[in-house]
Amino acid sequence: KNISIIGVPMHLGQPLPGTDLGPDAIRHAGAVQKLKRLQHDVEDLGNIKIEFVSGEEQREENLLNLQDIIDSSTTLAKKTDDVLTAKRFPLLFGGDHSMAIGSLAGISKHYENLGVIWYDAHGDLNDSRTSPSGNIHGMPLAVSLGIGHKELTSIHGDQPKVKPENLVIIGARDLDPGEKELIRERGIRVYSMREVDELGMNAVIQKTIEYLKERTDGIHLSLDLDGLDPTETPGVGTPVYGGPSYRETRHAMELLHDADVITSAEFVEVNPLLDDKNKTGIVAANLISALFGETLK
Ligand code: DIR
Ligand code: MN
Ligand code: MN
Ligand code: MN
Repeated sequence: KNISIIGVPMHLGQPLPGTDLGPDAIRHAGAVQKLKRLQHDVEDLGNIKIEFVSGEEQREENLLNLQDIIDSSTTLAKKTDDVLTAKRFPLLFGGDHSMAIGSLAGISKHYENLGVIWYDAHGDLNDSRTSPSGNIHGMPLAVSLGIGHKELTSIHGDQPKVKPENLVIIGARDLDPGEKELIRERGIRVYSMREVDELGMNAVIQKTIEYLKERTDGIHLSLDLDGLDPTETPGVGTPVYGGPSYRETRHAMELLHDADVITSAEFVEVNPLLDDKNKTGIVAANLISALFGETLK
């Protein structure tokens, strides 16, 4: 594959310092070299600039750092759009999950029916009314469905970027009441940890592929490292126990590779300041390798 890596040192979507160092933590774990060793054509475009004009937290209408997130998301949308126009695979290293507002806005322009796999402990389906925190990293999926502040939903085009029926959430175990309501209302497919435990990760991924393959013309993987159990990936801002292991998640990546269905991907919420010896960056780099064809056999 022809892969273009974009580092997104996004930190504005939540209050903790450190996710701005996430992209470099993934690089330090050897992600770029691993991809080259797998015979891919890899270019690393470096990190985009995250605007932090005010230099201090701004809160309006229960939305933390709204204006700066609008600016950075607009930059990122353009960048991912350009990578796809050049017929290359956008691979994003994050950065907090609010970056998905920009990435999905840019990517969705290239598809009629973009599919999205959201691998996360959370739904990221809040808006300013339902959010318990005002942190925009808990909102990107809602924004991409067209729900939320107008200046966020209209980045890189007014239309919704993702249709609810083209979305699959995997690993959820901390959904807020408003998010549960939205999931029910829109009929969004969710494999929560209850289903992962009942079916096993192998079946969950096979069902996900089967479901999205027939209704979408491209699939974006948005993998929040807090989707995994924090015993193995402690370097995340909002850890939730009871998640899938590295082993299960790696298997998921291998199945997605074998099915050859993923057309763009992002690995987000890596925070080396909260980590132990860059464990989370290393797991991210290993998952990326598996998604791009590294096998253990
Ligand atoms: C919570 C936490 N649902 C919120 N969300 C997180 O603040 O909206 N998303 N951590 O990744
Ligand atoms: Mn998330
Ligand atoms: Mn999360
Ligand atoms: Mn929560």
